[in-house]
Amino acid sequence: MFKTAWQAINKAQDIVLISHINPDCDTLGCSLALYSVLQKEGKNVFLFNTTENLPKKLRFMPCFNEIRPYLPSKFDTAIVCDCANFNRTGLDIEAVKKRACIINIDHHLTNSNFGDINLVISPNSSASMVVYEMLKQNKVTLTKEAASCLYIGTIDDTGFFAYGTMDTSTFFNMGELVSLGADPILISKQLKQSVPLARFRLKEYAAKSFDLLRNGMVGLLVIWQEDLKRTGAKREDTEDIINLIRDIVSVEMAVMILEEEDGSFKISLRSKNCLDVSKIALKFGGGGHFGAAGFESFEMHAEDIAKMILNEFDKGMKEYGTQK
Ligand SMILES: [Mn+2]
Repeated sequence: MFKTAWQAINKAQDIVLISHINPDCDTLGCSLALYSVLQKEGKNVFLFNTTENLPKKLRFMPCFNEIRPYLPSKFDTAIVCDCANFNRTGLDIEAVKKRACIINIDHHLTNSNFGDINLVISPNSSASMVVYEMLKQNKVTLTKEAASCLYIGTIDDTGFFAYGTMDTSTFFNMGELVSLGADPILISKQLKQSVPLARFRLKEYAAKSFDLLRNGMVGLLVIWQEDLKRTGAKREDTEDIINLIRDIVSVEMAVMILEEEDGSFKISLRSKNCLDVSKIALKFGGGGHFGAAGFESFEMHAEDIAKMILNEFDKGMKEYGTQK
């Protein structure tokens, strides 16, 4: 698979690199790393992301400023990074398929294999690791920028080696990325010691406002647009709040329901030990991993969403109980 994917990329001349809406370190890690490497290989490369306001927090990533919210006039290949399904790109798949060969590079268990070529390695710690394995196995020279990007994508997707699917090769590869120029201490500072005050204020709100249900096993938080306005926080500032709730000792599942500007909701789910939240997310049209997943809801009220999730939680825990 690594060979097939690289052969297709190597054959291409005009390549667009596509990351998912509201990008995280992993999706940008992959696309920015490939941007740096493919540019050096003499390809004509373009970075696309549909998101209007890209997360400021990730501006430190190499080549971040090259990302554009529109497609280039000419491309024959589209590489989609870290997207479980094509909808995550914000593009119409038929329109892209007409113009280009789609290469799908991902690590989500729920990936729908939407590409003409699917390099989906699951379970795997990050899509960035999949990209690294591909480059390594095809003996492609990495730039220092690419090494940093892939390190950033993996360190973030594993919560600094705290969860996700890691094995010894993850640690081995990360060591190689460091030897290629990724700076762990600098990256750690850029990712962690960079909390905007508004984000901190939002954490304060979260700590005061969440509910503990089911004997403390479920932590539930709803964030309304009003809360963002009051604290001055941005949408991107909500991303790690759910982990604070998951980290409470009694909590098995944390749920965050975020009201979007258009009145719809984004639902994030986290679990700790035994509950596969990707199954819950999949039921509602979303996806993700065992311990981290999400979905969107355009019609329901926040209260009803919470009820439905609790219902699934009860079912999931019952199933788990009978499996034991
Ligand atoms: Mn990822």
